[in-house]
Amino acid sequence: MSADGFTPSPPPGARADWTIDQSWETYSRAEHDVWITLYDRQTAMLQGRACDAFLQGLDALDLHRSGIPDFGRINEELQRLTGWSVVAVPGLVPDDVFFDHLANRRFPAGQFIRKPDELDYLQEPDIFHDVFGHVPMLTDPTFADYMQAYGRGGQRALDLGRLANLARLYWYTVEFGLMRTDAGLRIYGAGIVSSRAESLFALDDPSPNRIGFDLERVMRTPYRIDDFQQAYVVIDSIQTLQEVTLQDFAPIYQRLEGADDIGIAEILPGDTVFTRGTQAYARAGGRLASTPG
Ligand code: HBI
Ligand code: FE
Repeated sequence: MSADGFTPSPPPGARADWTIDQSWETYSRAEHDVWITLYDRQTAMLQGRACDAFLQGLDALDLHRSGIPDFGRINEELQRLTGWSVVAVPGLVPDDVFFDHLANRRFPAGQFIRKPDELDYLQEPDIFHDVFGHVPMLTDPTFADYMQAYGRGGQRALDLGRLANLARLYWYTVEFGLMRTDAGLRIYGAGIVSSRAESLFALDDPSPNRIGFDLERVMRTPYRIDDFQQAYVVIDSIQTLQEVTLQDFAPIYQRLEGADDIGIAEILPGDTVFTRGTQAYARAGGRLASTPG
């Protein structure tokens, strides 16, 4: 049951769980070429930027430049590694459907790919965001456990009316997370690693804050859905996410009842600060004001 007690029915052609066949053989040459362009662009810049687990996952799944991967092929290796599989969906699915898939180690990936004139930014997650961005990390057993726990936690958050808080946890980790390593900060968030401009901005730009992970603090911090983040949250290791899954969220949700949101660009006295950002990019109007990256 979703937050408002009503779950829309699946679109025509989709099954009750909103999955569809990937129909890999129907992708056109042009669609494969978009994948290749994006894949070449990202892999050319991610050495020294993406975390080891991501790069190892890319290799393990043999995601390569020949074109859009066939989920049937990826799933053989992915299931062997962590029991996860990728399932095709037409686009965004209702929250409760999304959580049910994650809770059963199924990652719903958009079946479509962006158009050549949308290379840099698109509203809805397409197959490149989902499969290149999210799936490699699912080869890491600890991260794989975290994603399943997120699915279970999402179902519970829906029942408790705390979805907004849990969505922030997902956003600042799975989508836009950074990790501290001996060699410096590295990317593990899918929204960053699948975007050339944000892979640069998230690590190099003086504009955003970069602060240490704290579960309750993250759950009180809003995020941007339309532009680069004004704050990035840094975990010490993937183990940090494992520890999150071991916590009982009920007392945290209780405390959140009376807690105000924290300003998106605010830095608190208790924060571990990696970068006290200038917020110059956001103040200048962000994507809308700047020339395309
Ligand atoms: N559906 N296909 C798809 N992919 C997502 O990332 C997704 C979704 N539905 C809901 C959702 N994400 C978020 O609202 C939840 O994380 C809260
Ligand atoms: Fe995503």
